[in-house]
Amino acid sequence: MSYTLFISDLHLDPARPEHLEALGKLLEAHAGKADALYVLGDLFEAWIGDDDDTPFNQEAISAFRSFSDNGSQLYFMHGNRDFMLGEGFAAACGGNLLEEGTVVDLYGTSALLMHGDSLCTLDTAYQQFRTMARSPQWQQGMLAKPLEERRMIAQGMRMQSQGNNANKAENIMDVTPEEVVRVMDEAGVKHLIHGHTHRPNIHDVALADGQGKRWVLGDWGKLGWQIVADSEKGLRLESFEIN
Ligand SMILES: [Mn+2]
Repeated sequence: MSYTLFISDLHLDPARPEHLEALGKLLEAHAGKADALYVLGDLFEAWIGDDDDTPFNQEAISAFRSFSDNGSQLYFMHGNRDFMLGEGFAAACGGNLLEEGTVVDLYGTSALLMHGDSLCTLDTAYQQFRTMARSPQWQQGMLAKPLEERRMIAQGMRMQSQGNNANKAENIMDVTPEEVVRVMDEAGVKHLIHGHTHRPNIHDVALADGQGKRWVLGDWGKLGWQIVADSEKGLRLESFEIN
């Protein structure tokens, strides 16, 4: 049996060391056994640039490094928190950055991979910020600032985002169903795997060409979440306890 793993929304933060520890255990358990691990965004609560080489970040990198050194493939996709993760980080981990909306072949089944924030089209204020923050000019301007200043800006952005989101309706914070159908039909897939919404679940989706499934990863809290794509049994969503 061959298998591939998917995780997202760990929101790694030095204030919550148990999540980095749980990631370390997951990587150790699957190193050299899993064909690949896909990290679908928001691995970190914030990422202010690959030059931010704190001991915490170094520990995460070396855990990924021993995973990839054992022969398992490693892929990262940006989330709305760690959209500044760069090629330097991926290379240090022995992995590669993937474009949002990449289609992968999982043992004969095609799946579309996304973080999920771009699917929340009703949140127009966020989508405007997203377009700005993904532009090379904005990122170059940010990376030109000293680390200490970037740290303060990231802190301010997190607080502002929490304030904004507290006043947003539930449906605005979730994916737009029509957008899900649109991206899946466009990619020609029956399976979509994403995170971001922190609403782990498996949803049926009515596509132009039959029934599809939307697989939603959960954020790591007291539980961690993973999706396993197994060469014999297909996909499954699983949770595990974090101490
Ligand atoms: Mn997110």
